[in-house]
Amino acid sequence: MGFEFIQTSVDGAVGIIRLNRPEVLNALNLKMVEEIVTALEEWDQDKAIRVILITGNDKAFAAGADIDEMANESTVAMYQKDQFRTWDRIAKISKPIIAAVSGFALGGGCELMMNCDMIIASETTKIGQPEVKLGVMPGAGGTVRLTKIVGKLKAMEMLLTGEPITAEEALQYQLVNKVVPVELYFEEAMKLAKQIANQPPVAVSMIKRSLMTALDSPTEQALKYERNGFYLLFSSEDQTEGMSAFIEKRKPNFSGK
Ligand code: DAK
Repeated sequence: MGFEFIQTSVDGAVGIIRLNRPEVLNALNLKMVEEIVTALEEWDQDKAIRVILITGNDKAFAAGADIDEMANESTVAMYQKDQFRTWDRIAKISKPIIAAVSGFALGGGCELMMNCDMIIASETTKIGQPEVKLGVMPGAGGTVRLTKIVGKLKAMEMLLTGEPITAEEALQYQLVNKVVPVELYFEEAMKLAKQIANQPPVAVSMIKRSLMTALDSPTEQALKYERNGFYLLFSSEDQTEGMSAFIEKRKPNFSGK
């Protein structure tokens, strides 16, 4: 895959997307978001990839959408570009996405991070939604996802002051899974990615879908979705392999079928 603003690489069954505009703290311009989504979708279709990791550099995951690109936009131009369509595609990725975050994760950077399924953060991470300071508001889920995760009071404080929180505070509010020293955040995220990549991929993707459905639907409906997934997995080769391996006291070899 040839991209201008991201670098992609593969380690085993893990596809790695590295945001790569360090001179502007990985500010997300339109092309970069399009590239991220394209890489995610290509790997979502690629059987050799089982988990996707998104990272930046030690100083910045992403300091938000590119302000220079947005500054002179009109409502009509924004409406016609309909960038939300691109962002919405992230939520449709069926494979697990892990964010390895360090430094600034602000505005659109925080929203991209919250679109990931698990987040490993370095101790130097600063997470926030500073849009209010620019006279605007979050547009890619900042008032919605953040509030669902940290609750009304903390979200209100973060969104209305625009001030970032530290990694430790983010951990306390369950906005990240784990906080580790800056030298270790990428390695730790890779460890998690590889552990999940060793699990049966059909079950992994079914579990992700079921969990995401549970977040947005009434319990009764979510339980029905879960039950259908449960039944369906009994027609997978991985179910036969997983249970046979347990009974035969050996390590399973999951084919993803
Ligand atoms: N956009 C463009 N350039 C940025 C940037 C950004 N968001 N953040 C940093 N930069 C650039 C700086 O301008 C500077 O460039 P030069 O002056 O060197 O040319 C370079 O990166 C280094 O930044 P600083 O010199 O400012 O570095 P500091 O360490 O002093 O400060 C900082 C770091 C992160 C505190 C500061 O750079 C900062 O406040 N940055 C802006 C943070 C911010 O307000 N982010 C929210 C942007 S609004 C949408 C989806 C999403 C969004 C909108 C629409 N749709 C689907 C429609 C999201 C909106 C946002 O994220």
